[in-house]
Amino acid sequence: MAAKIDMAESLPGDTKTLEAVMELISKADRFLLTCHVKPDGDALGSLLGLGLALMGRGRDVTLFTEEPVPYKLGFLPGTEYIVNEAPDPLPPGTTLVILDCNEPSRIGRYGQRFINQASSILVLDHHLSRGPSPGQDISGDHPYIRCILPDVFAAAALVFWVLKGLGWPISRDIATNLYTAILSDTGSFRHSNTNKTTFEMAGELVGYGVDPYFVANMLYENHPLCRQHLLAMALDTIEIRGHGRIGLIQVTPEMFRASGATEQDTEDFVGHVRCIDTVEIAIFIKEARAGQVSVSLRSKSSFNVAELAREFGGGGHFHAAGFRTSGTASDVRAALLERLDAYFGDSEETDV
Ligand SMILES: [Mn+2]
Repeated sequence: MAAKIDMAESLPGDTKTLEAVMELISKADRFLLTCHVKPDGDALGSLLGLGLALMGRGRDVTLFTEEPVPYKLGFLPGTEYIVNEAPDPLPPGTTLVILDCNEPSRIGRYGQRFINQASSILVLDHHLSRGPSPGQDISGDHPYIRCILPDVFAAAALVFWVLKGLGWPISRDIATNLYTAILSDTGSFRHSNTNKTTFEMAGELVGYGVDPYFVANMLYENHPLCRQHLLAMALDTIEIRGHGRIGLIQVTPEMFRASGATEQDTEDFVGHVRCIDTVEIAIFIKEARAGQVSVSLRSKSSFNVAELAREFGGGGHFHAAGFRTSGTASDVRAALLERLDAYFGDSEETDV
């Protein structure tokens, strides 16, 4: 049975949910683990961290992502186990574990099927939920646990607490996945979600054999040249509004063609706007394929970008959110600026 968990102060009142998670995990034999589309370091690190731990305990585990692992995260231990197809129907007795997201649509085109076919469902996430209450969006009466802690810095932290609570060993490979997840989702310990627990957990993971220099190199010092060319083009589009408080950049299909870079190469482009001293709201608009736009929103102030994203059909966290929509980058830029100019009461452009 699950050992009593030594819960950090950052988790008031959620010990019970985590204990239910541990009980479900300790009893189940067959698992399908999945995460959100366009998986980032936290999504894959959480998936692989929990997946390797379950394999180590002799469980039957399928690790599923809709698309192949992004080349930048190919260094994560265990990526060779990830598949992009899953049996239909799922084998009887499958426990579905959804990591780093909490809506079927975020899993991709198989999300709803997995939920319909699973024998039990477990959500481990830290995104604000706009979905229905537990159990309302699935049929049947199978166990369904939603462990969603929006104040926690990474989904991987939930995996860490679960493994610790179960008393399962954390190997160097598991630790490397969880550490990478934490480093990714805290922006290398720079984002507002970083706290004492973050450093304690990271420190403990280093104690299990993680090489922080190796992980930092793989994540941040490993870009192809074409990515820098695309970044230069993106920075050329910078627009500053609202007396310097809003900053936007965009990339278009033409820029992708001209630079030779791919969608995967645009990770943290928004950070190059966010880092400007006066900017409180940073926006990166990406039109990778003509007419398909995805937008990253970051806030350095009390402006809730998750709410803004929700107005456009997306979601996320208070300080980091996004949405996808159809249209051109310019259309979406105009729509966002109309909304933000109304909020900030200023449509004048200012020089950088
Ligand atoms: Mn995450």
